[in-house]
Amino acid sequence: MTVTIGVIGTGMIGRDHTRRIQQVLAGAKVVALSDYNPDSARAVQVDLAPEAKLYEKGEDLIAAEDVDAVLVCSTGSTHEAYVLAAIAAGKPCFCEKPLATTAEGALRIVDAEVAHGKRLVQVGFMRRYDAGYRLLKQAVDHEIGTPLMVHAAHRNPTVPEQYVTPMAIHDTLIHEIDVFRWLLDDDYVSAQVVFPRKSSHAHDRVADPQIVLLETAKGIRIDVEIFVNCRYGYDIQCQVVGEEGLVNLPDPMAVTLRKAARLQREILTDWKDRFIDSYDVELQDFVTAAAKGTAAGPTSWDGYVAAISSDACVEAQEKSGQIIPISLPDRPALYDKG
Ligand code: NAD
Ligand code: ISE
Repeated sequence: MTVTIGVIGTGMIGRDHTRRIQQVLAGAKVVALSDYNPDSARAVQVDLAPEAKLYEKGEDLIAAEDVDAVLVCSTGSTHEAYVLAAIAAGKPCFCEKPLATTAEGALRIVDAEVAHGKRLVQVGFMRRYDAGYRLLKQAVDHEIGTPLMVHAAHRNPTVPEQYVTPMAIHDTLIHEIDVFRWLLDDDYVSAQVVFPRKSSHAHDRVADPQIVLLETAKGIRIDVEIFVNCRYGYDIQCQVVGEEGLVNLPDPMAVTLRKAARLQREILTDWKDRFIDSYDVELQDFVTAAAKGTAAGPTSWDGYVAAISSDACVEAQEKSGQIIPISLPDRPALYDKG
């Protein structure tokens, strides 16, 4: 069976996911495209999906009879409405992070999916599919004893002018927020944010770098450096310290070059390259589940918990130094593991 897919939002990641479906993955094809900016959708159609139909409105794409499943890759603030429309239509929906820009919005999606009675939504938390993080999880589960601490960093070489302080949480840290819950099989109970000396490369509306301190229900302490003007590369670091040992997230594969009395190794600069394989695996997982009329992978509940935790981190930015408690409601049975 070929799953027919409609893509809403054909910017950077919507274009890349369209390429993936058309050229890399098995069992799916893009039959519909929609973007607020029609020129963007048309350009993706011409370059990657000449047979796809263009829709002015995302809602019409979702309702189209020949669309089996939907990819929501538009700007974050538009996700909630499109995901709710896909659930109402009973169609599997892959939603890029964030699931919604508020915890209330994410809860509306959880409620709609629970009322539908079957999983339809996968959230684009691709790090869970990354080979490096999966090796890390193996070691956390079986090698290092009880995990006690995590030291992590999320560094981007630079960010555009529109990137402002809270985006360090909603747009950037949100990947760590999700992947540590999965890695440690735990949830957060508090957050604190402190600001080191500001980099002279950061523009006026972004505090950069930032340090986020999270505590989990099991008492694990996590420190994450977010540094989005680090200049030198796109660099994701993670070290988990346990009772019996510690383990580091592997760096992406790269040759080591010995030349002119120097030992060198390339560092990637673009997030698209850093997790390129995991984007392939997450979307293949979506296609496989969509063929059965359902969804797999990170759930709406994960998207909701990430939204609650992000909101606490943003409050912790605003009240820098204070410890902000995080509490979660009970998880609906639809999202029970296994
Ligand atoms: P982008 O700005 O390049 O693209 C967003 C597109 O959405 C634009 O083409 C814009 O015209 C379109 N759009 C805006 N409002 C719309 C609407 N109401 N209906 C339809 N289209 C609309 O941004 P991007 O980098 O591609 O990011 C898109 C989403 O993907 C964001 O939520 C972002 O957080 C997420 N993202 C995830 C990852 C990841 O690693 N998983 C990486 C990058 C971006
Ligand atoms: C971007 O939106 C992403 O999702 C990338 O994965 C992330 O690393 C980057 O910091 C964000 O801006």
